[in-house]
Amino acid sequence: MSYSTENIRNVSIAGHGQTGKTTLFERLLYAGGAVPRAETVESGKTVSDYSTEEIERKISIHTALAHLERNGRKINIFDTPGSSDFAGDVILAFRASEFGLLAIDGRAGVQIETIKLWRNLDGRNKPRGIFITKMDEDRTDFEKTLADVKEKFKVDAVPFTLPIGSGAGYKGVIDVLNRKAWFIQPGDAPEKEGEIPAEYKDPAAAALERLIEAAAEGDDALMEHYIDKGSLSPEEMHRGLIEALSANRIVPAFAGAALRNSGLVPFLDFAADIAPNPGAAGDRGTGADGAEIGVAIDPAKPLSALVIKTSYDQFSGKLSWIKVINGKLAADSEAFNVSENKKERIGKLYVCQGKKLEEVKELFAGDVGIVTKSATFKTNDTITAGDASMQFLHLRLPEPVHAVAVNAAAKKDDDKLGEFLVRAAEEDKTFRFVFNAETRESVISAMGELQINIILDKIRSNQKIELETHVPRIAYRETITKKAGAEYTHKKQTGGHGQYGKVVLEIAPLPRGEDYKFVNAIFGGAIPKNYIPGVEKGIAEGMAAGTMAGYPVVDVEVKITDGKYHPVDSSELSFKLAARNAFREAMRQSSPTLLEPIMNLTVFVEEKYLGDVMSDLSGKRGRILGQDSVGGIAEIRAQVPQAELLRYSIDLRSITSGTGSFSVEFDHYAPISGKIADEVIKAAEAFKVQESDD
Ligand SMILES: Nc1nc2c(ncn2[C@@H]2O[C@H](COP(=O)(O)OP(=O)(O)OP(=O)(O)O)[C@@H](O)[C@H]2O)c(=O)[nH]1
Ligand SMILES: [Mg+2]
Repeated sequence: MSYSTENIRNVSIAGHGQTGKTTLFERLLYAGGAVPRAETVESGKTVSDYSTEEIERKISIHTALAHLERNGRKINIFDTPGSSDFAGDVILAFRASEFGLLAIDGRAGVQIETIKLWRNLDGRNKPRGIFITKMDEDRTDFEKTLADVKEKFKVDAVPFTLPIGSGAGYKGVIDVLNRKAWFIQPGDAPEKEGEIPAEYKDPAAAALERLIEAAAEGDDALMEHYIDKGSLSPEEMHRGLIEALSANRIVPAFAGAALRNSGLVPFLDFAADIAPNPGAAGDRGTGADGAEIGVAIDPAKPLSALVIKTSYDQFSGKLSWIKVINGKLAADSEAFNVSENKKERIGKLYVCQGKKLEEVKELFAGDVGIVTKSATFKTNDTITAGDASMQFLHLRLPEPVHAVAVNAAAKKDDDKLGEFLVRAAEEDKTFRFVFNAETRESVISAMGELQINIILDKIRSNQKIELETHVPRIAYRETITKKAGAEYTHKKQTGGHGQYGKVVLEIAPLPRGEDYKFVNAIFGGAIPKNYIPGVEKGIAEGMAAGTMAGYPVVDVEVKITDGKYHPVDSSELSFKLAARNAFREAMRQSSPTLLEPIMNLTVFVEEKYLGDVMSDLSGKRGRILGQDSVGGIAEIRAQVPQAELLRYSIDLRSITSGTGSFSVEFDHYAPISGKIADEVIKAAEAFKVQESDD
């Protein structure tokens, strides 16, 4: 069945790990009648956690999509993983939905990922709500969690539901807006509607008053009405709340215990009746001139859509997840892939309930569906009916922070390994695979050790390839610290005509980051023009492998001052060899030094770990640049040599019991000396010996 834009809602459930998102997703589908049974994460049969790796580990790893119908509206729900290793899949869900629901464990309150996700939603100015989970557990506290949200995010979340009791005494929730209660039932039975218990009448009335105020705020006509009459009609309430939420002025709060099927129906009504409809929200892209533009989500315009995710299914092959932004996407049609500048045949079109695909004929603006076996679609591609004047904004993904070098134990498997790594990178945009020509290794990088291990385990078990991994080599550089000059004459007498070329040059340090400058200061044709390219090639070769440890040389000016040629014996090759040797000779005399990459590091940890993280960073030769603290969470900014950070995701995990997270990016190169440099040189020599053994 197909739904029109105003009848579609897209909701992403996100939150810190293990806060109950998948259970909430499962039970919402059950409450909405989309699945006949409600499973537990432990059973390995939930709609969302269906992959082998998820069933084995009992955590979500991939974003899952399913839908249900409520009040005539189709509600698409994304269940996203909580571990920061899989942040990429959360971002695609945020990108494709108009409302974010943050699950917060009622015992733990706001946690690190909650804060990072909140900031991410801020960056998108995306309407959001909070769902306080596990109300049936001891020590869950609705009010305290709201206070925590207020302290950390400076917002007064507005309760749409209130819990009736907590822990062992938990009975259900009050639906504030609709003035009724929903009670938990024995076993797996759905929650049941009833009267608000007498002792909850006052808090329910007070909460309703707050909702009315929230609805009236920001709308002058409604506010006037409210002041006149002291109340709002249900229609006015809806109108006001829709407006307030769309403008991101209110943060609705819900309570529940999904595992007991509780607190779900009021949320479904909220999602159907009040959550933003895609048509009201809009999307963003870049025009032909590269400037960012707003794009209305509009069914009346010609087709445009965005590929938000690529996955592989053992039966259907490649699945391209598509958010339709304008017009409609029809099965058995033709579309244009703007990003690839190619036509694409759309064959069958599907919507999904987790891994289960259901065929549909068409999808309208605002909806999300799946196209199988496309020839050209890849994540981030813009699809249109033919118009190529704009492209939708890509997913804004974090940079990988953890890298590992990998190869197949048997050389014959290397190509096959490469193939699967390329596919993994297609499926997961935070996973990268590159062959580093400089260090001659295949390096994979991702958001953490867990993400890398899951991908490698999958290749090991599905493809039966034995893999070897090691810490990647660092891309060191070499440079010089003072001016020096040298000359070299390449001379050889062999059989016919010989080889002759003489090059005199000077080298001088350049400011860091300026790389290389070639100056030809030859007078009077000491080296004829046609041999200069040979000289330049020789210097390029000299720069490619420095004299200290064979790393590329940077930030050097090379000035050719003189030379000599022979009318018969000179050749480009002679001058190349002369220039290379002259450069190497000059470099030896210029007090060369090694440079190492320095990274900008941002660490997020709970304040109680701050001291341990700081002292660990100073042991890692880190320089602290700054530190902030918001509501118990510290953010530390530092510059640290890359060599010290190769296993940082593992180190930080152990310091913070898995709660800390970080981001890292290259900043600059800085000199190293003494023992550290000696070790780099020794390792480079060992590597050279090993290479020549191969
Ligand atoms: N008592 C109780 N336990 C719950 C409830 N909801 C979830 N749990 C349990 O909490 C654990 C984590 O639940 P999940 O639904 O997998 O949590 P998640 O947020 O999806 O986890 P990740 O996807 O790995 O981040 C499981 O053992 C659930 O059974 C609840 O309402 N009450
Ligand atoms: Mg989950």
